[in-house]
Amino acid sequence: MFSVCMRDCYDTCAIISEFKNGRLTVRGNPNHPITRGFLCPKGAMLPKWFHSKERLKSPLIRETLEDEFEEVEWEEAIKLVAEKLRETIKNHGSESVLVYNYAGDRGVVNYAFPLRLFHYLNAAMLDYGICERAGQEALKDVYGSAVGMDPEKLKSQKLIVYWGVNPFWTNLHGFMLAKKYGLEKWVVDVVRTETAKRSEKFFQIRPNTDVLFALGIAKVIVENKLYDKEFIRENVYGFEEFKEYIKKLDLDFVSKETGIEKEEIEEFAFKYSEKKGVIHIGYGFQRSLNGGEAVRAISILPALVGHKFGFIYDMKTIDKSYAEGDFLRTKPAKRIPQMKLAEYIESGEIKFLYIYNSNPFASLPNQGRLRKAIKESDVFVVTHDIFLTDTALYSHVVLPSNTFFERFDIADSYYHRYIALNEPVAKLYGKSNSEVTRMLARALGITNPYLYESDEEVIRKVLEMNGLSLDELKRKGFIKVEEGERRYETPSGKIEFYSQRAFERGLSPFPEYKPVKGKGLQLLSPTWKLTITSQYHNTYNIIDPYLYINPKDASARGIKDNDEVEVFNERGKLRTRARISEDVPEGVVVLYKAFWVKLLEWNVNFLTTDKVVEKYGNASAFHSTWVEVKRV
Ligand SMILES: Nc1nc2c(c(=O)[nH]1)N[C@H]1C(S)=C(S)[C@@H](COP(=O)(O)OP(=O)(O)OC[C@H]3O[C@@H](n4cnc5c(=O)[nH]c(N)nc54)[C@H](O)[C@@H]3O)O[C@H]1N2
Ligand SMILES: Nc1nc2c(c(=O)[nH]1)N[C@H]1C(S)=C(S)[C@@H](COP(=O)(O)OP(=O)(O)OC[C@H]3O[C@@H](n4cnc5c(=O)[nH]c(N)nc54)[C@H](O)[C@@H]3O)O[C@H]1N2
Ligand SMILES: [Mo]
Repeated sequence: MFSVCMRDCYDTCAIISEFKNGRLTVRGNPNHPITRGFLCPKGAMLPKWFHSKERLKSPLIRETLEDEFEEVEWEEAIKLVAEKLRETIKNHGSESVLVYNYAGDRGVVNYAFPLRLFHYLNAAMLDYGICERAGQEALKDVYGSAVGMDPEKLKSQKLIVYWGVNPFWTNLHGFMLAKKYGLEKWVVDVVRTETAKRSEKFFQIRPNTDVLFALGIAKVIVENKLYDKEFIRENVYGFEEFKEYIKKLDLDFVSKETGIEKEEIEEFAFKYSEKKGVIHIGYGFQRSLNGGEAVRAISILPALVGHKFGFIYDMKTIDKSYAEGDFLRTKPAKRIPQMKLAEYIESGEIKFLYIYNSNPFASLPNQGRLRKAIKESDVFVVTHDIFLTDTALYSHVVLPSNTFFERFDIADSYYHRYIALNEPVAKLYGKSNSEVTRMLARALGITNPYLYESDEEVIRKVLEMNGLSLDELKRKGFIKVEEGERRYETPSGKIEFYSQRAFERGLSPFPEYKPVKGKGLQLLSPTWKLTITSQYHNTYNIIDPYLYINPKDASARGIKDNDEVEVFNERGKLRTRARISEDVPEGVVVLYKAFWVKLLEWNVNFLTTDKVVEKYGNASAFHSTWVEVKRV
């Protein structure tokens, strides 16, 4: 059977799965040109996740968050949710209902279908900002779109720069593709990551200074006339003004702030323009107060050297909006910034929260505030998940979900241009997001046919609307969506070095460096190799809970390797063990992101900041967090 890994991950792997004698087995589909028949360690462990004894089997309900859960039949749970929904809308209006969802499962139907119900009800919706929003806005400012290069074109490239991304852990198939095609690999990161250790060059940058590094490189390119004059004349808006702007930049200052030697900046500029490198701009590093400006600055580099769309960030191959059905609304949506969930709960504007495909009580920052807000509120919380997550523990009703091995769906990728088919291979427990949606619609007495379309009908229509055929997909397991002619969807129709869109939002038209500094050590909380945000912690039961700290910072605090330490700031504190490591620079500590609080008693998000970057779509700024550390 054809399966596709639905995790929130670049690769979106095509899988061949089999269910025999009650056991699931998986292997990579060898025919897929990007994922090429091998699975990452997380993918290989999918059967363990699927067969996990911890999977929820029955719906759970309780009256208050202090009560014990009671197992009930589906009908009873659905009836309760429908009654509460009706009552909330009657007493507080439809906008007091918020659906909170994210990419826990990226199936086109499974991701979007529940939104149909909430659109139909005119509920409040999320304005997503947790992940890659700042970069999206930044690339829209410069290029009109965040869609970059088709990674299959790596074949004809010489150099890839991994900027603030750790593909050996987060985009293994992309990394292996670059390797297969013999590209030289460079890394710009604060931490000497596993990717950095496997690359030809590593630029260890101080956090939050990427704007300066990129502008410094641009300055060397411009002053040494390494740029592509013709390309710029035809494609760029505001080049002369940009030239003036970077004239003022002092390379000694750039070097001092970034921690990168002047010679290295020059070497980067010369070699990068000679090889016309492609830059994979990471999602990870832009989650900071300077993230949007940094992406804006970095994205100028490919255009300077005449590399059209010479970056990798996002990919959009098909329009999936039909699955979500916002045409079912009768009034425009109230959009609640995802990162301000706690604030909106505190204000009393939310009375009913329906959560699916997400574990916000592990993944959102400033958990202390969020948890206090919900406990002190009268919000009725419903969570639909495969497991009894930290979020489920803050809910009144918990509905068991099945997994993607148990339903029909398709998935696109935010990295490559393939759509893959996912067939049901087995059935164990729970109901899919669309099944639950239909049950709720029925219980609410809704008759609108869009709420009862089958998964396959939705998929067929989405594909048809994009000129693709489900029958072909069924035969092949995956199909490539070829790229059409591309233009720059900016106000000038060109790549805007001088960004009119940014200027209209009250930003400098050119990327601007603003130092962000805090007290103590800067805490980064990037991805870990065997989890996907909070997922798999409970099923594999292996995580890395260590605080990584530079030897100098450790010795200044009398901390030795494996010592128990307290990590704390104004938002919270936690206890763990220290790992002394030269991979982490002075002034920076690392704790990997978002493990299960239920299993660990803590999670880095009790410390992370819930400040948002307003001018970049209220984007998250997890990495702009400072802490102190002491031995206990
Ligand atoms: N194994 C695994 N894979 C995943 C995930 C996972 O949890 N685990 N999560 C998935 C999701 S949701 C996403 S969004 C992607 C994220 O994929 P990535 O972008 O690769 O992930 P991160 O590890 O968050 O961040 C990348 C790097 O940014 C660096 N960084 C932090 N601050 C700065 C800075 O100021 N400048 C620079 N240059 N670098 C900095 C960090 O040290 C880190 O190595 O991965 C997806 N894939
Ligand atoms: N400190 C720190 N925190 C971070 C980050 C960071 O870098 N640092 N990264 C952030 C990023 S990039 C992201 S994208 C967010 C992600 O944060 P979340 O959106 O919370 O992602 P997950 O932790 O993967 O949780 C997804 C949930 O969906 C459930 N699920 C899986 N499949 C299905 C299904 O088919 N149906 C239903 N109903 N549920 C399903 C899973 O069991 C899991 O509980 O986290 C953010 N949190
Ligand atoms: Mo993400």
